[in-house]
This record gives sequence, C-alpha cells and structure tokens, in this order.
Amino acid sequence: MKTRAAIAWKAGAPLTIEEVELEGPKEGEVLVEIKATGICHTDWYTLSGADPEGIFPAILGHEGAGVVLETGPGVKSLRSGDHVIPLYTPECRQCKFCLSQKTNLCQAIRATQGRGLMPDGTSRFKLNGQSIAHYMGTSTFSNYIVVPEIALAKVREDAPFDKICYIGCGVTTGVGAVIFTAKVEAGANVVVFGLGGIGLNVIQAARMVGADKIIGVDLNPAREAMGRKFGMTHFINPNDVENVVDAIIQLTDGGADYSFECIGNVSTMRQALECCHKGWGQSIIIGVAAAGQEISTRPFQLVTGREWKGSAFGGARGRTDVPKIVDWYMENKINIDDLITHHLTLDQINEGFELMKKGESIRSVVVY
Ligand code: NAD
Ligand code: DAO
Ligand code: ZN
Repeated sequence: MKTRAAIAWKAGAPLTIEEVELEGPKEGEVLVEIKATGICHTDWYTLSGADPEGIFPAILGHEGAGVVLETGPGVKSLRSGDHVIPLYTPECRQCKFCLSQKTNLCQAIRATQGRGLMPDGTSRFKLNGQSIAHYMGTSTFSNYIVVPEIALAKVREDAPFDKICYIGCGVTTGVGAVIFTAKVEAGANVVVFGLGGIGLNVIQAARMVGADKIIGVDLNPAREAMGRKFGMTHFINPNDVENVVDAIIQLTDGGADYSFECIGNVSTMRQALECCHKGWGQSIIIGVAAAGQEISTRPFQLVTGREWKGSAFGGARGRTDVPKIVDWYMENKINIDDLITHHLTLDQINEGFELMKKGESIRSVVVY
C-alpha cells in the first residue's frame, strides 16, 4: 500500500512529504493507521545530526496513537479496530529483561530496531525502490506503519488520539520517572531541572503523588507560569541566583528528596545530584546528553548517601503501564490538553521543529 510520510533525508535538512510504499505485516506484525503524532525533542536530536546512531533516509516520529487495520500471522493480543499507542520501548514479557521485573528495557527487538529495521532485518518502507529506515521502531511521521505486536499498547477507545499520542513518549517519560523510577512519596521535596515537555510532566506527577515543595529550575522565564499551572510551588531562574545548588538547599532545609534532570546538560546533571539531601536524596537523569559527554561529581557526594539513577521511558512497561496512564488522563488525574500548544498538518511538520527550537511550543501535534 501507499502511505504519506515525512522523510528525513540527511542531518539538518527539512523533512519532505512523500508517497511511500509500505509492505504489509509479516509474522507477529501489525499494520496501524496513525491518527496523530507529537514532535519530540528526540526527533530533533536525530534530525539535527547530534545522534551518533541516527540513520538516513528515515521516517522519524515516536509519539503516536492510532488504530489497528490488519494483523499478520500469529498476532494474538490485537485485532483490527483496536486503538493503540506504538512503543519505542517494547514489552515482550519473555526476554531476560522483561522477566527480571527489574527494568522496562525489553531487549527482544533491540538489535534490529537500533538499525532502523523490523525484526526480520528488513524495512517495510520503500521510495522509488530505495529502502527507507524505520525510526525507534515506530516511525509515526508516516500515516500508516507496520510494527511488531510487542511494540503496541492497546488503549481505551474513547480517548482522543491528538492528546494520547503524547503518552507515547513525553507524558510517560515524565510521569513514569516520578511514579515508577523514583517512587516519590507524599510529603517529599522535589526539584525539576528543565520545564519543557518532559519536566512539566514530572511536575504534574509530583503534585499527583502529594509532594510538598516542587521546585522548578529553568533559564526561560516564560516557563514559570506553565510550571505553576502544573503544580510547581517555587521557581528558580539560574540567572537570578548566585548558586542554584545553594538556593535549593536553603529552600528545602538541607536538600531535595528527589531531583529530576530534564534538560540533557551534564552541568545541570551535576547540580541536580548535588542539590539532593545528604543521606538519602536521589537524582534521576532523564535528559539525553550530547554524544561523548560525561558526568562528574566528587565521589564523596555518593559516599554520603546521595544516589544517581537514570530513567528511560519513565521506567514504564509499555503494554502494561501505558493503558493505565491513558486512564489517568481520561479520569482528569493528569492534564495533557494544556501541554499541547500547537496542532499541525503533516505538511506543516517542519514548522513544528521551528517552534520547538525557538522554545515557543511545549508540544506540537500533527493530526493526519
Ligand atoms: P525541552 O526543550 O522541551 O525542555 C528543556 C527545558 O530546559 C527548556 O524549558 C529550556 O529552557 C530548559 N533549559 C535548557 N538549558 C537549561 C539550563 N542550562 N538550565 C536550566 N534550564 C535549561 O525538552 P524536553 O522535550 O522536555 O526533553 C528534555 C530532555 O529529555 C531531552 O534531552 C530529551 O532528549 C530527553 N528525553 C529523555 C527521555 C527518556 O526516556 N530518558 C525521553 C524523552 C526525552
Ligand atoms: O534498551 O538499549 C536499550 C534502548 C533504550 C532506549 C531508551 C530510550 C530513552 C531515551 C531516548 C529518548 C527517547 C525519546
Ligand atoms: Zn522483553
């Protein structure tokens, strides 16, 4: 079949919209009509050329929602008409990683996904005879995609696609880091570095679990109002204080119980660790730093009880947890609507990247 898709031809070049050939689902695979997709910082990271594993030409996009159109042989858990969210972190429930119950990093299709291919080692996309790579196993900048069954979360049918697509990455990453990775408890003091599409979701989850002080740190003063709307109690602009770490330690009577780095900057990662409370403070790295960057601190920071952790996709097990997060949205426990600042058509997708780069959007969503 044919599908309209935005192609990333090379690093730094705008996407072009093309009619691409899409081969149907093979064993264990599912054809999905994508109804809406968010444009995330990570798509830009790859498009910009900063991603050392970036492959071109490719169809980017990893924050989608849609409907199952057809299932390949052997698919048991889904059928035509089901509403789904594609998962860049699948959940096979059979590999060593899934069975460990200690991580959400399912490895069942990791090797081929990282090479822009389906599990059989080939791509389902072609244009004028040229193979086009998949991206993060999802490629939601295509109106139709083929994905493995284990990389689809089945969700309720009354949830709007143009909102729940954001659960495919940003919402789950931020909310999950609080609930699944850090397991923040009521009364805790929380600090969030970076109040963008991820950090604001960390803030709303901290409020949801009953955190006490929720301190946001951002260089962009416009992010203060948005942070407060989502539950932030204090705002620090690093340009307005002499020392961010000291300011946080003063505000929290000794340091944060939990801090979250949602920028991808190794200097703020260090601040996020060092603003944690001696003896028990935990710092969770969510931001993805540029290739080759390294973190550092004095080891005594760890000897004296602070912990450094990381979180991918919020520690969520996609097929199990994503439907629950959709429920939380539908029950008004989390707010997605106010984070979606722009709706675009596929033809306007490059404008979405421009809005993100200028810091003018939280999330732009393309509706097919
Ligand atoms: P964003 O650009 O929307 O937000 C970043 C925010 O940080 C902005 O508000 C910006 O003003 C602020 N900022 C930048 N430099 C700063 C500094 N030095 N001090 C204080 N504030 C600063 O980005 P996002 O979409 O929220 O993504 C955040 C990070 O999370 C990115 O690195 C992204 O790649 C990563 N990410 C990680 C995962 C994961 O699973 N771990 C998933 C998705 C995204
Ligand atoms: O198992 O090695 C692996 C792959 C883990 C992928 C986790 C991705 C999280 C960070 C990238 C940002 C995604 C939008
Ligand atoms: Zn697995």
